[in-house]
Amino acid sequence: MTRGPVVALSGGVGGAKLALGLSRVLPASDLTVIANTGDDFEHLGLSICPDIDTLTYALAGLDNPATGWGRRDETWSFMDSIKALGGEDWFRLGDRDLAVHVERTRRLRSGEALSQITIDFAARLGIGVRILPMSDDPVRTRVLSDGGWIDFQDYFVRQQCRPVVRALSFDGAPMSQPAPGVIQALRTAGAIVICPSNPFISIEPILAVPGIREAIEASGAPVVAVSPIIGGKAVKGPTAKMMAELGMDATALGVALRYGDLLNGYVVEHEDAADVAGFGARVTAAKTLMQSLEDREALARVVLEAADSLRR
Ligand code: FO1
Repeated sequence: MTRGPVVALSGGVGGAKLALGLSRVLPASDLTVIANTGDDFEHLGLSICPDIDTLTYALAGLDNPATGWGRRDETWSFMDSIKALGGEDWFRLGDRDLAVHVERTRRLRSGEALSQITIDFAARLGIGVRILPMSDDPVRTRVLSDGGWIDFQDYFVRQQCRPVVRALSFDGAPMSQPAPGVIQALRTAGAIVICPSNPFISIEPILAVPGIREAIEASGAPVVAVSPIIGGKAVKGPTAKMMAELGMDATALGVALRYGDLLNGYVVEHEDAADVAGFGARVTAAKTLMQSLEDREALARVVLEAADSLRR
């Protein structure tokens, strides 16, 4: 049975782990990763695209295993120097990482599309898999807290997710268009994977781009998500805290209910399988915690098998 190309929707750190696993068990030409750009922002005059870069570094083997974001073997002369000048140092840009932001900003200002630049950087870093931003248009996630609306990176990095989240908005999404290649990839997909990323801040911005959710629903390909919550805890980041603040159960079932009818298959950690048994999608219990490269590959195989079993 032929599966056809696979499309993965992903945020940063957690999603990039599964994207790497998928890239190692599929031919490169069979995988497209659609990256969230709601976290993007302008900082120190530069265009920063955290999730695109996290995916790019992970797929190129250049990622920093300690942080999950940024580059391995990084040096921090720029940060040290800007700090000495009294500049902003709350968002840490390593020297090697900085080159990506400087060159991307230059190319964006000269009129190139983000998708084109992303594809070109990936090729230059030896990545065969296609990484596409969800849109070339700016979409900016904002967080409503008790003190009012704040920019996503202000909430996430500067304030370390401390503010209570009352609501989220994806500014610019209603006017945005899917990046070139996104709709075509979804239309022709043999399987669509929702990576174990935060549903609210990583996946929902992608689904908020007009046409993307509709293309997923119309594709006919099985849609399989992996839970980012294990036993009521987020593997990394604020997913569980955010769910509780938004009045949802911080469980694998809470995530599934959020995706609702979009899902045909749902992969959860063994301990969560009983909780999600009543949910509409077909549940697969697996080891979803990805500590090693073998874990990433094994989970990728489980996800693809789950999709295949839904297609038969
Ligand atoms: N996350 C942090 O927690 N602290 C940082 O200083 C930081 C810097 C940074 C630089 C480049 C980049 O691509 C990502 C960076 N991140 C940092 C991660 C990032 O902002 C978030 O993890 C994502 O936006 C959430 O997916």
